[in-house]
Amino acid sequence: MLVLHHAWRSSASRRVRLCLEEKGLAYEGHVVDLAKMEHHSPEYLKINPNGVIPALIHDGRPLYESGTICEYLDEVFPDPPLSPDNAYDRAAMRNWVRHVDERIHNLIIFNWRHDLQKVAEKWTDAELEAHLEKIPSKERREAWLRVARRPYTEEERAGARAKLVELLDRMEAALGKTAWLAGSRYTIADIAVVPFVKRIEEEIAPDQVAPSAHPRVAGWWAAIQARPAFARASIGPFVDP
Ligand SMILES: N[C@@H](CCC(=O)N[C@@H](CS)C(=O)NCC(=O)O)C(=O)O
Repeated sequence: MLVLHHAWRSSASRRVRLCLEEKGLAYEGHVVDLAKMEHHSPEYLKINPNGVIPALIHDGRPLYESGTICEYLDEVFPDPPLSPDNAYDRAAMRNWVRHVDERIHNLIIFNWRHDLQKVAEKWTDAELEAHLEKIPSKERREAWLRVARRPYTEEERAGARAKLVELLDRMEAALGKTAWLAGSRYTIADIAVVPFVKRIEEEIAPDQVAPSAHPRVAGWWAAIQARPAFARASIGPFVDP
């Protein structure tokens, strides 16, 4: 049995949902309310000690890190495969996942101001202190402190936007060599990037996903959205219309 602790708009959760849907795996979903800090509760920290979502429980055993979860699912449920069939492309796939993970902060700068900042900025100093104490990582304590008290500036957003556009440049180059990001097959590398491209397209730099700016990325994005698993994974708009 598979149980997924996730949130509909969380990028890392979206990756795992895409993977599960590509494989046609049924799962029980538990939505974690980040605004209520449910992911820092003692019960949740037993499942994911990093205090972030998603987490997957397979037959009673917990797993975390979306990239790791996707690789695990691909090993345990190999059909249809979501990894390349050769070692070189598999290495390239892992480097894509790593590269995307390193850029999550640039997405936080855009994502958290919508919902989480609105909650955090209302906390009193004592409430803020109490929340920060429960956050396991220094990096995320800093992110919560920023949205609560010193929201990211326009200059920081411009820097983050540039880093996210660089991701598209890198994809454009890769797609000039291979059909998908890590070879001839749709893989976990493509899945890792989907939630980023979704956010870039809908808010951060929509013009950059257009064929005039990154033609191969635009074609890749159209192909991604046409996949039945994309609809089943509910990769909807991040911001309510
Ligand atoms: N590297 C982790 C990143 C997970 C992550 O950053 N999750 C976000 C949602 S996309 C989260 O839980 N944010 C809430 C917080 O940091 O307090 C993974 O891929 O699973």
